[in-house]
Amino acid sequence: TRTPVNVTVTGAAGQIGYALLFRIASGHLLGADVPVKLRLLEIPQGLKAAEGTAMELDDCAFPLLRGIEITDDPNVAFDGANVALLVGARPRTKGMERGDLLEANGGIFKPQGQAINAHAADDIKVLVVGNPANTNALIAQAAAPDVPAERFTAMTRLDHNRAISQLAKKTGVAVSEIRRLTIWGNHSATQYPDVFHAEVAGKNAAEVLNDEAWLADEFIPTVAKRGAAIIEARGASSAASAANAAIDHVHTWVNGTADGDWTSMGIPSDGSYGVPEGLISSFPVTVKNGAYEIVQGLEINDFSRARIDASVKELAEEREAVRALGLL
Ligand code: NAX
Repeated sequence: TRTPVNVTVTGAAGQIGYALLFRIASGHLLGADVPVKLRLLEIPQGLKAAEGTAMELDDCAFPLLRGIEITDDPNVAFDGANVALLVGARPRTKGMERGDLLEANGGIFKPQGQAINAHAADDIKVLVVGNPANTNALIAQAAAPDVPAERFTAMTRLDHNRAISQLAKKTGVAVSEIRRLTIWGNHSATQYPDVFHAEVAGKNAAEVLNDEAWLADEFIPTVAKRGAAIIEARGASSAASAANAAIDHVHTWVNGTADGDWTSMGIPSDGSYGVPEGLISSFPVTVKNGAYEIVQGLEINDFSRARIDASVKELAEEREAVRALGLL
């Protein structure tokens, strides 16, 4: 029998946490044969609700769930962690400037990065979901100098899945017929969903669509502003779809991408495609044996270049801002 994998989830009492924990415990994160131990990190005000969720997890009698520990101490939460899902973050409140937001989140992600550095297992894989996800991942990564930088990733899989769904609808195919879609850049309104290398039922998506105006005026804004549209419709931000994307991201990172396809992950740049080294930016990646690689050699046309550059510029500005705050 396999030893359980330690999975740490921060913000466990939040709405994404509620949608996420049951799927981890039922085997959807790592596989139907992989037992898990859960560590839930919350702030003191969130502990009681996290305990309630843990009671419900118990009540599911999940065969793969081998234990739940709840704590408000990052040093305990990340002790021996193999997978860490950093979901809890400080939301932007009314009147808050970007600098204040970055500083408040630095106060969360720096100590969590330090605790990961000191206590996590050698094979730790980190996914940052809490916004601003790319820059929060950068802060945590910088605080963990003994952990290989590539273990810190940020979630753009929800954007990726949203784009696949929109493209499938527009072209009238099943989502399973869409491959090789890419989200570039920041998980923000500047993100760039790229269909120029994507396939629709085996044909080039841009050629199938043959409609640059639709891309510029409908597709890209619909994907980029989908989070706001969900809030408008549901009265609350994306939770189940965000949890689903977190499951997809880690499942792919552990189990690999399908032959001939790729996915999108926010990862530390190695300088590929002109993205400055070290920025945590979304790229097309393939995954094999638990390690990802950036898809190389894609031709970037002018339409794409301008949009990738704009999103990367925003990431560079965020990095400058957190550097100025002494968070890097
Ligand atoms: P909620 O406000 O429902 O839950 C957040 C939870 O985090 C709360 O229970 C809070 O007590 C806890 N928390 C706060 N600081 C903490 C800390 N220092 N340590 C541990 N726990 C802490 O938010 P929810 O809807 O679950 O969203 C969580 C984060 O995901 C937000 O930052 C949100 O912006 C972000 N999202 C990111 C997405 C992405 O694609 N990358 C999409 C969905 C979502 O908007």
